[in-house]
Amino acid sequence: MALQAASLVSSVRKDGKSNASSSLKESSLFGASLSDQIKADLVSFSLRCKREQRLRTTGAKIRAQTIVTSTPSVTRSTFDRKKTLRKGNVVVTGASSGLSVRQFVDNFRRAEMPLDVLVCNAAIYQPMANKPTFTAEGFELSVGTNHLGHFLLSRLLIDDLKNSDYPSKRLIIVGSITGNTNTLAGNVLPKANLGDLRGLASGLNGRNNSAMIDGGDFNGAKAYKDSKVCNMLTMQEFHRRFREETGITFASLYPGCIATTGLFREHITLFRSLFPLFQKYITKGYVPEAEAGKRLAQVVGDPNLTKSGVYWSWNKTSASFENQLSQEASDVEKARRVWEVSEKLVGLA
Ligand code: LMG
Ligand code: PMR
Repeated sequence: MALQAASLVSSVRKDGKSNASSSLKESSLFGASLSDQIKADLVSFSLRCKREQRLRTTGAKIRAQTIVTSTPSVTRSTFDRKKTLRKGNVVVTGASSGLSVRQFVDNFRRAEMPLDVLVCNAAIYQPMANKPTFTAEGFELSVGTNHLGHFLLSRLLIDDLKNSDYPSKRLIIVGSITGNTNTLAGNVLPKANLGDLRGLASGLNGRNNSAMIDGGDFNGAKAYKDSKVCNMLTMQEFHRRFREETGITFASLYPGCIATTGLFREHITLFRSLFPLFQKYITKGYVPEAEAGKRLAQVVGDPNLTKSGVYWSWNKTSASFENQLSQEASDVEKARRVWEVSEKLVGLA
């Protein structure tokens, strides 16, 4: 579940009022406007493909990388009294391409900006890969990026969050329905399963051992779903370890199925054209990028969403609610072990 940062940027700068494309969501499968809508969807897909191809062929580099943006200025009235505070600084990973974590932290610190909210959003999904690939550190790419990269980044930046004087400091790690086997979507094969973490414990490096957390054969789609379970477990473990001491709000979310983002860039074209339609008209889980951006912006800045340790989702009327995680994604002992093994792997223990 990776949100395009662009949609977030526009969302946080607006005042949170929704102009969402509810018309799309409300299109009935048998409604008169459906075929036009499908045509429009296909046209926009083909335009997007052409744009991506143009960027590739002209050699243009898409390196928006991690962005630092700001929330609207917060007035104290929301919290206690009427006094305008400075704008909050929000770091969002995964605008469109990768980074190296420690270097980012160095650069960010050099900028001497306070850190008020950190959003771990970046994600890699390799559903078509039949062989694992590895990060520079030698970790399987999906778990290395989606989980270990964010784990390291959050651990390094927790002190910056702690030191911020912002009234509502938050650390947000984007989750996914596909990692939760208590849902229909989480039961589509391959299912997430961390097993006894034997693969993770042996380094996920694929050298004489498995590149998968559970020690099994490589499967790119499963690696993604496993990484999302780690994200949701990590958020809860942060909550248990740091909430009281720091007052930071730790949260995760499933903003809906954003079937048109770069998350699917490594999927075949046929899938990328049919999947949004499938989600829109059959599962009805589809959420446009702008709406997903608004939902993330709520978790970043809405004064009603300050509860910590929560996995937020939204219902059909776009109202947020505290969602129930699957048994594995809420397993306290597993969360502790994922934390400890990850600490060793990234060199923090
Ligand atoms: C696995 O494949 C890979 O093996 C694995 O490597 C990894 O990539 C993994 O999770 C990733 O996927 C999964 C594969 C089999 O699933 C699919 O490929 C399904 C993709 C979903 C896209 C389906 C497009 C359907 C097109 C619908 C377009 C609708 C347009 C609107 C309609 C308007 C009508 C006026 O997954 C499985 O789990 C097996 C199940 C296979 C069933 C697939 C059936 C698709 C279901 C929907 C089609 C139903 C159509 C009926 C429409 C009725 C309308 C009244
Ligand atoms: Mg899934 C209510 C049903 C629902 C929802 C909300 C999703 C979300 N999906 C649902 C159902 C189904 N999906 C069904 C019935 C199928 C079988 C046809 C199905 C298939 C499917 C595939 C092949 N779905 C997928 C894929 C992907 O490749 C996506 C994935 O797993 O990425 C890791 C995916 C997703 N479905 C979702 C969501 C949100 C995704 C994207 C994952 C993410 O954003 O984290």
